[in-house]
Order: sequence, then C-alpha cells, then structure tokens
Amino acid sequence: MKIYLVSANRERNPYPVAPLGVLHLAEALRREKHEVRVIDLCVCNNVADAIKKSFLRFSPDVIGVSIRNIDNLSYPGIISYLADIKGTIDNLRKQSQAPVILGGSAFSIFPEKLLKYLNCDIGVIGEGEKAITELLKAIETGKKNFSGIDNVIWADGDTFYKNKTSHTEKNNYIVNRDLVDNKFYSAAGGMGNLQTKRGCQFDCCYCTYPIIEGKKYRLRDPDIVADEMEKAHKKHRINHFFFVDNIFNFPCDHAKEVCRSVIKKKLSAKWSCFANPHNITEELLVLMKKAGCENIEFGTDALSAMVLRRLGKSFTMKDVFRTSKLCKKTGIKCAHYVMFGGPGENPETLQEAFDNIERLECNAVIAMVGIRIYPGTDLEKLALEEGIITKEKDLLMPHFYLSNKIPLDVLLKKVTKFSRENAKCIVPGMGIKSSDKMYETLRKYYHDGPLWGYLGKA
Ligand code: B12
Ligand code: SF4
Repeated sequence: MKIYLVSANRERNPYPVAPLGVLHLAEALRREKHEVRVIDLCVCNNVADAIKKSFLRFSPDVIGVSIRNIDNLSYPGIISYLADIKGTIDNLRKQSQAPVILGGSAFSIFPEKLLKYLNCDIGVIGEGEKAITELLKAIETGKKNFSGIDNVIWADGDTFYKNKTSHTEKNNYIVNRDLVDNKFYSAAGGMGNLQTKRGCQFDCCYCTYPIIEGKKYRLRDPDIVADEMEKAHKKHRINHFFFVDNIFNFPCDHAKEVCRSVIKKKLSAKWSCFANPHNITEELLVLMKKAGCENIEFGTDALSAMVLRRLGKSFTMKDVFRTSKLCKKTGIKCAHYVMFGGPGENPETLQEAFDNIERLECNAVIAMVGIRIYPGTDLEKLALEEGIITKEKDLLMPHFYLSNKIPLDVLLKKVTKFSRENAKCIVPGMGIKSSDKMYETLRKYYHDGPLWGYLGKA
C-alpha cells in the first residue's frame, strides 16, 4: 500500500527534534513492502502549502499522523499545540479521503480524547511497528473491525474499542534517515536521536513513560545501535547524538555494552542522554566518556529529601550529590531537571532545594514550576484527593499540580529571585535564562549539543 507518514510536531525549542518514531515505523513498513513517504512539518514554514504540494506528488491509500507533543509542559508560560494539530488534520482531509491513523507519544497518553478532538477513528497506543503493519493488512482487505490487533483503538460510530496493549518490538534494524532533512536539524543544533531500548521499570508518581513505552525493557542489540550511530555520523554528518531512552543507565549492563560497541567504532561523534542518579558508578561514567558522552541530563525531579520521596523517586539526595561529583571527576557535563511545587513542597523544602543547588557540582539546573497532571498517574489521584483538580477537568488541556502548602505567588516570587541570583538555575517556563533569542545567539558559537551549560553565561 501507499502510505504517507506525517509528523505533526512543529516545536523548535529547545531545538528541533527529528521524528524518530516515524522513522521506526517507516522502516517496519518498508520491510513489509509498503511504499512510504514522510511529511515532516517541523521543516516547513507553511503547513497548508507543504501538504498540498506533497499530495500532488503522491496519493496515499492510508495516512499516519504522528503526535509527539500536545503542549510544552511549562508553567506559567503554557503553550498548547492542539489547535495547530487540528489544523494539520483538516489540511490532510482537504487533500485526501484516505483513512487516517493517529499515533505517537502524546497520542498514547490521550488516545480516546485525541481521536474525538481530531475527529478521527483509528489510533495506535504505544509502540507502533507491529500494530500499523497489522492495521494495513486489515484495511487492505476492507475490514472495519480491528479487534485482535494489540495497541489499536478505534471507533465504530460513537463507540470506542480499545484493544489490549503489548510492548514486544525489538527494533533491531537501522532506520533510514534519508527520509528526513538531516541538514535542517543539524543546522539548528538538533541532536541526532537514537534509541538503545524501550521501557522504564520505575514508578514515579507523575510519569507517563511507563504508559507510553511499557515497564518491561526491550533492549536493542548494542552493535545495531553503534552501526546506526556510525551510519548517521558518516552518511548524514550528524556529529552530536541524543539517546532518547527514558533512562540511559538502566539496565546498567546494557548501557555498558552499548558504550563498548560505540567505542569499537572509533567515531569522533559526541552524545548526550537522560540518566537516573540511582546506581551511577565511576566505571559506567568512564565507559560513557570513552564512547563520546559529553553531557548527561538527570531526571532528578526534586532537590529536597521529602519531595523526592513523595514523587516516588528511587534515589536519595546523597545519590544526587555523589553522582554529580562523579560526573565532574570524569569530565562529563551534567544538568539536573527539577520541578518546584511538587507533592509536599513547602517553604522549608523549597529553601532546602535552593541550598542544595548552591552546593551541587553541576553545570545547570533546569527548573519547572508545577507538574503537568496526566491521566492514569498517581499524581492525578493525589490532585483529585487534594482538590487541585475535579473529575470534570479535561486534562487534554494542561493542568499543573502545585502544592497547596505554599501559596503560588510566594512560590513564583521565591523561584524568580533565586534563579535570577544563581547562575546555574534556568527556568524555561518563566523565561529565566531561556529565550528564543538566547538560543539563536548561542547556537552561533556552540553548535553541537545542549545549550544549558552556556545559558547562565549568556
Ligand atoms: C527524548 C525526549 C525528548 C528529548 C528529544 C531529544 C532528541 N534529539 O530527540 C528532548 C529533551 C529534547 C525533549 C524535548 C521536548 N519534549 Co520530550 N520526550 C522525549 C521522550 C523521552 C522520548 C521521545 C522519543 O524519541 N521516543 C522514541 C521514538 C522511537 O518513539 P515514539 O516517537 O514514541 O514513536 C513510537 C510510538 O509513539 C509510535 N508512533 C509514533 N508516531 C506514530 C504515528 C502513527 C501513525 C502510529 C501508528 C504510531 C506512531 O510508534 C513509534 C515506534 O514504536 C518522550 C517520552 C516518551 N517516552 O515517549 C518525551 C515527550 C515526547 N516530550 C514531551 C514534551 C512536551 C517535550 C517538550 C515540548 C518539552 C519542553 N518544553 O522542552 C520538548 C519539545 C522538543 C521538540 N522540539 O519537539 C512530552 C509530550 C507530551 C505532551 N504533554 O505534549 C513527552 C511524551 C514526555 C511527557 N510525558 O511529558 N524530549
Ligand atoms: S520519571 Fe524517569 S525513572 Fe521515573 S518512571 Fe518516568 S522515566 Fe522512569
């Protein structure tokens, strides 16, 4: 069949991100002998025009739309992309009657709500390779009932049917990056994205990653990961990569194997990743550094002992200090992502977090205020119990958990004052050491990799 895969994401901050999920799907479909084309709306200036021109060249039997982001998670500077995505679907409908299948990480969090909002009737929750190939077989034979295809949600009239979800894909193949404009992404500082595994074993109270990817790990063959990096580096001149795994360092043995495979390639490419301060050893950091790791972004989430516990994090402040010190020792730059105003936050825990930031040996602390509440999480339950949201609240529009133990105006004032005085603390949602202009200026000097190490100096 002929398929258009459309990446609806148009966000270019903190840098544009190539549609890796779409590339994985495209490879799975190519292997089943389907003819696949990609429309990446991030590289277009005029969506309607880009879609119209694309449909003059290729008329698909099925259209897949990837919905990665629906909002920017930033309080109080909230941006919702929903209207933009709706405009994209309307534009696609103007060009073609082909069935539209939705998928992607944001879609997987709100499948039914997004199908309704976008007036579509087929979607895939979680990983999409197997589901989309089976859906195409069903559509090709004229089926309108998709029961039995794992991960699929579909509507028959006003009734929605949600099949069971499974996470089984090994994805041991190399994606075809010819399908995206790598030059555009590299020029804008976008790090080449690569995945070493799927899944997260932890249970942090607010997090959707286990919902999107499942809890059981599916590990990619480390040699395939290294081959993919080599190909992207040599063929597409991508010099800086980002491992998009929820956490690179779990399972630790797999992380080490990936590093060993990358080291064997003797590439000059550098990379960054997300990691968990739990269980980081000097041996792992030395291997990562040798394999080209320059930066680690820790999903630390809180810097006070009590809020860490309330979030359900698996590590303590002792781990955070120890890990940051080890990064410094091994010469890897590190940033900690934190969220002020989480469960139990009060003036004392906030002050504890500020004091800890002063003491932390790290290059940046990227702070958010409040935590976006997602359906199906323990944070949603807590927000309901505490009266922060009501059952009627539509979480498709961003709503934030903000502890009621500290008045919001006090929280915002304290965070503003502290982060203006502390060189390391960046607050994107409040425009503190973070603006489009800053990113643009810094990119002229620091081309590859994340900018957080430089924002305090800008
Ligand atoms: C890595 C990551 C980042 C990195 C990206 C680095 C890079 N160079 O790529 C960084 C830190 C830069 C980042 C930034 C942001 N991110 Co982010 N990020 C992620 C993360 C952890 C993984 C995304 C990924 O690449 N996955 C790997 C690919 C292979 O999987 P996939 O895209 O999900 O695709 C699979 C399925 O979804 C499905 N699928 C995908 N498309 C389609 C289409 C069809 C038709 C079908 C059938 C199936 C299907 O099949 C694919 C293969 O199995 C996700 C959380 C998660 N676990 O998904 C958040 C996530 C996508 N990010 C999110 C957000 C909001 C952002 C930011 C807006 C935050 C901010 N204010 O800065 C920015 C936006 C950046 C941008 N320009 O778009 C949210 C989106 C939800 C929402 N509320 O909108 C997520 C879900 C995290 C969360 N729960 O809050 N991010
Ligand atoms: S916050 Fe990180 S460690 Fe916790 S469940 Fe989410 S991805 Fe896993």
